[in-house]
Amino acid sequence: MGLIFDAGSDPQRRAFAERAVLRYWLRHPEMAQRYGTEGRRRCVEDLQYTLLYLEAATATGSLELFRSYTEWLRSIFICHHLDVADLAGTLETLLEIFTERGDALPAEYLADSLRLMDSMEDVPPNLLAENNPHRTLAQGYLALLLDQDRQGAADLIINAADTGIPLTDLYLHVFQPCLHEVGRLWMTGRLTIPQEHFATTATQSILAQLQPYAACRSGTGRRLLAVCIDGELHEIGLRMVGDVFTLNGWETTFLGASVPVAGIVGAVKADRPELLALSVTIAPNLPKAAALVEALRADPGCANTRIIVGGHPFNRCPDLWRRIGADAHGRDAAAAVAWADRHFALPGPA
Ligand code: B12
Repeated sequence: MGLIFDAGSDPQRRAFAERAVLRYWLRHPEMAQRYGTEGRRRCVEDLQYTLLYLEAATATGSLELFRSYTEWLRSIFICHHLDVADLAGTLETLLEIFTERGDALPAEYLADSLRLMDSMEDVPPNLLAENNPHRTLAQGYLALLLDQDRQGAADLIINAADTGIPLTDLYLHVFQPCLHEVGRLWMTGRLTIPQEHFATTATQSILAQLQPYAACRSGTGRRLLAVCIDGELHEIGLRMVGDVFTLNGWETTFLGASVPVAGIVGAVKADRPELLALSVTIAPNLPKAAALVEALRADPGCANTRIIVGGHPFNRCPDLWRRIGADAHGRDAAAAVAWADRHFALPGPA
């Protein structure tokens, strides 16, 4: 899988970002007046992040991935009252430098996003407004999180579970949209990082309190190993996937956030689970996920383990899971279990 910079080459990426920012700022002297030295340092930092996304997109052959990143960044510019022309100008400068270097692939990805930029969505819509069977409950839960009322939020959910709302419904129609909405409010500048962290940790503690409700029906005898790829800190979605598999009779081993590739291969070889659930939320972690799939395929000790992937980039780019060599993708926990039920179904009577 070809990367634009040498693997692990942060200094190369940094030097490239510095060069692009220098060129753009020399052409636009008002940038220095407006943002100063600290602003320039942050531009270089942000551009390194952009380069990481560009590398992930070119490495996985997904134009859609870089479009999705550009749209997200453009929304952040709009919501924080930054000039979108500077975003476009910086991407054009990158395009110019890649073209000068003869790097046609990243140039093509940049040109694609620049071409589509004006038609991109300014700000994503409220994620609780969609057709949600537990919308009132979700709205109440989100309001309590935003009020930093952890006990009230826990009481609301435990009571809902007691009244018979299935755990999977609470996961998919309450926690998931509420956390997605928290992310949207953060990116639009309406929620601070501490407020987002509060909502996250409160939800994690309520998930733990719900464990007694996770009684499973009779076991299938099948085992799931659930991991986040190295560098990936978003683990709540995977946790829900693991719990929903448990509820459906699987024996789940949940290893959580940021597990190194060699560690995952070792765990698969040792435990030989039927299914590995691999979660990736941050696109720059995708090349490591692809390297993991390659390592698993190359190891005869892992031959009987199927690989299902999921998380934000896979939901944005429908064929990404194929490009990194996985066996399947699950849009959410319920879809993942539905795929596993079909895939591992015992052959019926002839
Ligand atoms: C909580 C949170 C964090 C927490 C995570 C804590 C934890 N212990 O998990 C912390 C604070 C660590 C964090 C950090 C960052 N975050 Co954050 N985070 C979020 C937030 C608000 C919620 C994530 C979540 O739990 N969602 C709820 C779960 C249930 O949903 P889900 O993850 O989509 O999972 C479901 C499906 O996707 C699927 N699924 C997921 N995994 C798998 C795996 C398999 C096998 C299958 C089949 C299915 C599957 O099933 C799940 C359940 O149905 C999201 C917003 C969002 N849209 O999700 C931002 C978000 C993901 N974060 C974002 C960012 C930018 C970051 C940071 C880069 C911020 C920074 N500058 O430091 C860092 C990166 C850290 C890293 N290296 O991983 C952006 C990503 C944007 C982008 N374009 O990539 C988001 C989208 C926020 C936003 N709107 O801008 N974050």
